[in-house]
Amino acid sequence: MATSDEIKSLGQYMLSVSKDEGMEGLDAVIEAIARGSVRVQKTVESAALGRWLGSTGKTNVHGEDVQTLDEIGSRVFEEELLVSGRIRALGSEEVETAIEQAGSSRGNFVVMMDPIDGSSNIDVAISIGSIFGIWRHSGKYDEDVLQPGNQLVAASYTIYGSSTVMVVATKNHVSSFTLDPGNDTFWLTNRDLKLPTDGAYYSVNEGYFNRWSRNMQDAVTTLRDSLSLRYVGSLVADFHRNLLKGGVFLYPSDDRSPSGKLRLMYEANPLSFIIEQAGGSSSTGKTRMMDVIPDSLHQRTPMIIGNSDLVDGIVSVLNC
Ligand code: P6P
Repeated sequence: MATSDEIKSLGQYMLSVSKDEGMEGLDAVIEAIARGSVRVQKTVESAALGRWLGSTGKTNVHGEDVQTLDEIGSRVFEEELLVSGRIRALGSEEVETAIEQAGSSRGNFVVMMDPIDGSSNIDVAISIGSIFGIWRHSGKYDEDVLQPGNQLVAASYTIYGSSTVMVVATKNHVSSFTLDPGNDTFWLTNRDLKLPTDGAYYSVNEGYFNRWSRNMQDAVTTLRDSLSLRYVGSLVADFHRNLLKGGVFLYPSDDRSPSGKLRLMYEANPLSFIIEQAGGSSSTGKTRMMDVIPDSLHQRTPMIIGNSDLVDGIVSVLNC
C-alpha cells in the first residue's frame, strides 16, 4: 500500500487498497457511496429549507413510516451504485426485494444498505447515517443476496453530524475520511483506526429495562458501575462515538421485539465487520454476529457490539 504521506483523498486511498487487497473495482463501489453521501449531506443540511422533513405518508416493508429523506436517500444511493457498473445485486431497507443488475452492467459486488438510518431524528437535527455491507458476487441470486457477514469484503458508513465522516473497512484496514464541503471531497483523517482498549460508554435504551430478560437487566446494571451512559437513538451516531472512544452498544430483544429491532443484513453485519477490523466484537447474545446464516433480506437481530471484554462480559451473563 502506498505510504501514508502519498494518500490524502478517499479516491487515492481506495485505489491503493483495492489493488493491495486484490479487490479490483471495490474503489468504484466506495466512490459511488461517497458521491451519494455528498448528495445526501446537501439534502440533510437544508432539509427544513427544502421542505424534505417529515413523513411521506407511506409505510415501508416493515410497516414503518417512511420519512421523506428515507426515500430520497434510497433513490440517491441506488442511482450512484447502479451506475458504477460494479453492482450485481443491491438490497435496501426501503425496498422489499433486492435489485439484480442484468446483462452487461453486471458487476461483481453485492451491496446491502440502510440508506438513511435514524430517520426519526431528522426533524430534530440530530446526527443520522447511511450504512453499507459489501460482498463479492457468489453465484446464484439467492446465494448472492443472503450471504453471512463472515463473507463480507468491505463495509462502510457515513455519519451526517457536526461534520460528515465516512468510515471504510476492508480486509486489512479501517480508516475514516472527512468531507470538505468546499470541494465535495472526502479526505483521510484517521488511518487504521483501532478501538481504544478501555471502553468509556455503554449505549442502550434503558427506557425498555422492564421489557428485557432478567439476565439482560443484570448485565446492564453491571455496566452502570463502570461506564457512562450515552444514547443518541441514532445507530450510526452511537456506534461512531464508541468506535472512537471505546464502549459497548446494545439493542437487545425484548418482550415486544423478540428478535430485536435492528436488521442483520444492512445494519448489524456491516457494523460488525467494521468493529472486528478495529479489534472489537459483535454478538447476537448467543453467537458471533457475522456467523448468523441469514433467512431473509430484512430479518432483525439483537445486537451487542463494541470492546471485546465488554461484549464477552455481557454474553456470559446472558448465558449463565
Ligand atoms: P429506539 C433509528 O430508528 C434506529 O433504527 C437506530 O438508528 C437506533 O439505534 C434505534 O432505531 C433506536 O431505537 O427503540 O431506542 O428508539
